[in-house]
Amino acid sequence: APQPDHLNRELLYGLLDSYLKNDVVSIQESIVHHVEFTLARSRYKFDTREAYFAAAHSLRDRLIERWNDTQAWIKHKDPKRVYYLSMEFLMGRTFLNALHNLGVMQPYQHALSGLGYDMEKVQQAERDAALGNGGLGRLASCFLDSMATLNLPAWGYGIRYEYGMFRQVVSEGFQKEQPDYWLTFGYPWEIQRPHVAYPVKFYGHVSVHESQDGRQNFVWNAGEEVTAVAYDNPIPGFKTPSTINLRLWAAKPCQEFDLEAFNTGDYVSSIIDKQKAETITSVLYPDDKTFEGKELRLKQQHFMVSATLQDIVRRYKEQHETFDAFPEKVAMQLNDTHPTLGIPELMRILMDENHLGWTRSWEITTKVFSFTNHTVLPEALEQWPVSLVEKLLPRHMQIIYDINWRFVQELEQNHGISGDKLGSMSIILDTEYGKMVRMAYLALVASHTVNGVAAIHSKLIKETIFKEFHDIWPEKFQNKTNGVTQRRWLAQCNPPLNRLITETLGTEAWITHLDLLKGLAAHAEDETFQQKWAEVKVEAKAKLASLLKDLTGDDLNMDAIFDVQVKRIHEYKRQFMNILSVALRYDRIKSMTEKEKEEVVPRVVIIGGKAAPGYDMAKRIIKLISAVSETVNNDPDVGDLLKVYFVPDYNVSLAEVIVPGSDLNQQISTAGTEASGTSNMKFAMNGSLIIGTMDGANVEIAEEIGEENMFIFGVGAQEVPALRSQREYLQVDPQFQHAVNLIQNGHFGWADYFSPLIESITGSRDWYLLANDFESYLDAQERVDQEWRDKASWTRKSILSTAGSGKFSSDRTIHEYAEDIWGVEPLPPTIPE
Ligand code: Z57
Repeated sequence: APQPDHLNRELLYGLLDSYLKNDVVSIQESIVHHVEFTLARSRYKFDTREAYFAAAHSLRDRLIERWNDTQAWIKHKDPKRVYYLSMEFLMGRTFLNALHNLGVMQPYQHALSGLGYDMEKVQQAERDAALGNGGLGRLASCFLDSMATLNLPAWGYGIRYEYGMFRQVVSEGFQKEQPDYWLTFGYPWEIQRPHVAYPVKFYGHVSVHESQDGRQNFVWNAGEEVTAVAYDNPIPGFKTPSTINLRLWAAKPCQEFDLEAFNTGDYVSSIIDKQKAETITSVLYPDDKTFEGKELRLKQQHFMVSATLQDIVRRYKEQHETFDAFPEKVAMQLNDTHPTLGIPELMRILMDENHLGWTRSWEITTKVFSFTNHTVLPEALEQWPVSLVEKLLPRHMQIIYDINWRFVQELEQNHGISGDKLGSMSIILDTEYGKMVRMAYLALVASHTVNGVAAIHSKLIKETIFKEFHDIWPEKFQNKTNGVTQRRWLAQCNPPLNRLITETLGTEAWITHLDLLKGLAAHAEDETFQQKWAEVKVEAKAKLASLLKDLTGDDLNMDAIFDVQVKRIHEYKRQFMNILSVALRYDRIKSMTEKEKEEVVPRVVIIGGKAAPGYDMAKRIIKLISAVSETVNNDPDVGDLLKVYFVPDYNVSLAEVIVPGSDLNQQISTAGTEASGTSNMKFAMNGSLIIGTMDGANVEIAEEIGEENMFIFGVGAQEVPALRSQREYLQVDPQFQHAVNLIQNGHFGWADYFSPLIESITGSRDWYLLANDFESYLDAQERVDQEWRDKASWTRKSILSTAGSGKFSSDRTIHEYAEDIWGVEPLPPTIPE
């Protein structure tokens, strides 16, 4: 960049020295400054939303200062950096998180209230950044928070979708999807970088040129080119100035216009044609775990990794002459197979643009990539048709074939593999519809490490989907049990519990060292402490109750168990089993005498989650929950002994109210199907008891918290395959049959509409073994009711849940990734000279 002739350092430092002060008056000055000069409103007249935007901009100034210092420091030290590549980041809101992590909550609160604004309301004006579907996207966001807090030289890379996760509206019990155009009023947390832009190519053909030394040179003559423009999102660490970057790419038409079209006089239509480039980053695909082989999605994937790799290579080259040190300076984590095209793209950049030759390029590539698998469900595994990859990315397809050819050679020569087994391991799969690229196999072959996301899941991938690969490369496989950030999911979303924990432990060090929570266990039996703990829970329940009051107009029974299942709607997660048991509970209450009813433990059942727009069964499950809710909630015989609510548009911000306010949470997937789950960890931290199967991270939560402090039920993953093969002969529990009959007989209306649901759990169709686990589930529910009758015992278990949740901080997870996979070290910030 051009430098001014006389850089007056003294003047420059002095000018901003007094700028970003965090006393109340300085903050008020900066807010009012942004009202006038950023929003161009009057300082005498701005509404709550404008107060939010002005306060956000004032905070953004402080973030940018830290971002600049952190990035200059990292550049100066040039350590190994890690890049987290993900098609999804489910960030939620930023304002409260930034206030908390920067340690300026108090002065901002005073500054705003001094100006006449209520922090709570100001904060509500922010819209969620929902650039993700569910667990996988939220995990990426928790990881960014931990990487910043641990002072790691790390960046996230992804896509700046213009439409995030759809808004779910439930009308008459049916899900409707509404577009989430989240950028309407601008997004104050991003910094557009018009100068950080790269061309991304698509289509066209490859030509070969003989170079002077007799080498073959491949040149990709693209048929379409778009520009990727960077938008940077500062991610502040907690109690450290370290502020890392989430760089999201947006597609723009490229500068070089097709001159021929212009010269033939079709000026207007060639501009309109160019505008189509922007559609690449228009919309997030809302499918969670169903592979949709759409061309636009493949374009998005290539767009993201191509821009990202150009950026990473450019940054590396700024400081290095050759590629020798590349693997010592760069680590890239692939969040699922979605960014796997980064592998052939790096090969292409090294070979075709830097002339490194196959052997060196492959050596470098296999040292920098590592890959996380998030599911064993076959319908989620990406397989792109060779014909499509060939058309969109002809050079990449050649490289994938070459990778596969060498891999197959290695299998034959070094591992003595041949015949069917060779075919079963090939990256290219031959099907009746044509050849497919198995992205997970490509990722596996090129990565130095593959990891699962909880112990049971990491064990399962070695035994099932990746078995043959584990046989030849056992040392590639690792486990990295997921975690969540306790900053957002405890400290920020549950202030009363934050205060109680801090007061009890005598320190707030748990906010960065979550293991310290085990100090709470010593107080679990203490009656006065239990009393305080219960009061804190009531406070959080009241917040959730007020949310439901706004939504439904109902006043909740505060003595009821708040029983919550919130997550994407999927058959394997068994929301259907939950609602069947609710139907049965309803039926039981209906047949009770008034005397008998006095013994019933009251429940408020809360279910929330989005169905993928094309997932018919999931949508029927939502309708069923709504139908049961309608019947139960309006039945005077039931009163407030049982209420059922479907909370529409479940998202990060709603979770921040729902999780702290729950007494009980349901983690009831068929054993072996939920890779980890992460809401289970959030609930445990907030003292909500788990009713669940021995699946995903539940297994490790049980190790930490104690099985006796949870309500565990159902068959184990080891038993599932055998049970599946015997499904049609299994004895059906009469209670299960009765619940099914209630629905089939139209107790809740819509019997015909629900019949595909009934079929899906009947006999040999019951893939997720609802019939088989139902009895054990009801038994666990009975234990829940019993436990609730003993308040002291319940509270004790609630305390022990929080006390045992220390392992499930994403700080622990990220520390393990850094040590065992990335080989990156913390770089604590110091002011650069
Ligand atoms: C997704 O959210 C997850 C896995 C996937 O393959 C896709 Br696609 C989306 C989830 C798992 O279902 C959870 O069990 C896990 O906790 C989460 O990823 C984070 O690892």
